[in-house]
Amino acid sequence: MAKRSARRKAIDLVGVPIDYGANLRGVGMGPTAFRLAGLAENLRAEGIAVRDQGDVPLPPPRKRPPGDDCLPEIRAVCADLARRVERALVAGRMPLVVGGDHSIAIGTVAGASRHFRARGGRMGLLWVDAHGDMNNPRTSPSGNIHGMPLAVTLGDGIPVLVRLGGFAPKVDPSRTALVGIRNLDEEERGNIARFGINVYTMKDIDRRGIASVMDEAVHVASNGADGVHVSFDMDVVDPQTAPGVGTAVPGGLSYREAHLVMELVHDAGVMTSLEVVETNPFLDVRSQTAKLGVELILSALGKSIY
Ligand SMILES: [Mn+2]
Repeated sequence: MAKRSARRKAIDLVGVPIDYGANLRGVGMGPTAFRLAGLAENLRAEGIAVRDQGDVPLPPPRKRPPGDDCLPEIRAVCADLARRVERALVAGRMPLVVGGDHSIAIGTVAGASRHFRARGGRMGLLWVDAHGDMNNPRTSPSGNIHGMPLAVTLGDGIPVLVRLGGFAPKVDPSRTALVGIRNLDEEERGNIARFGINVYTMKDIDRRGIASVMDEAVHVASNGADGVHVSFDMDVVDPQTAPGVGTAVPGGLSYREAHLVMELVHDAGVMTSLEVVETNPFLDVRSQTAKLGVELILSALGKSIY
């Protein structure tokens, strides 16, 4: 796809303060933490026009019996989010979505993909995460929807989520790259193999270097695409650098590797929407994870050291 400058794009910021997709509460406070860490102010200081659209309203919390996956709430929030994301893209603005647990990607990807589909185009997907998020209700050990959004996006899982926005799948597996994974559930492996998505594990990153891996992943996601959505789960970063995440796994990206991921995304000039999810301020240390998230967003949008 043709290169475009993210720098000149006006941004529509949307918060999604939901943690119904996870076991542990707290990632719902993510959007507040990013705003307090100066997200909009820092973007404006870089000369980027930002319109803060506020948060997607949540259905009121209710008593959840054990095993309740909050499907009606997640579906409603994702449907609302999808409309906002699509509206931003139609208006020529870049959606920047801050979560929230990763179940919200079901909505972000649905809205973004719908936009390109309506114009006869296609979208690629770059999913940066410690986990595969490729479970479905049959394979998931926990039943938590935040472990399923990539599978849903590819057309596998709970039908009302798969069909969100009126079509499925949202992206083609050949145009999907999964970067940074180091923790897969047993049956999730089979699901990844079945779809044939392009996977870059931490082992690949250690062996080849993050720059080589990202060059390939960006090529995969953008090849034959009219836009690329970047879904960045903060748990891809090593927990020593990003302790405030929903589901921490040791052995993640270093501070510099995480920045280089975003810098190379920017340099490629292919990103048309971005979301950053799974920051848990309740588990964070002196807001360092939220601050890092803000810095990473700035890198993805073109802030450079010189
Ligand atoms: Mn995830």
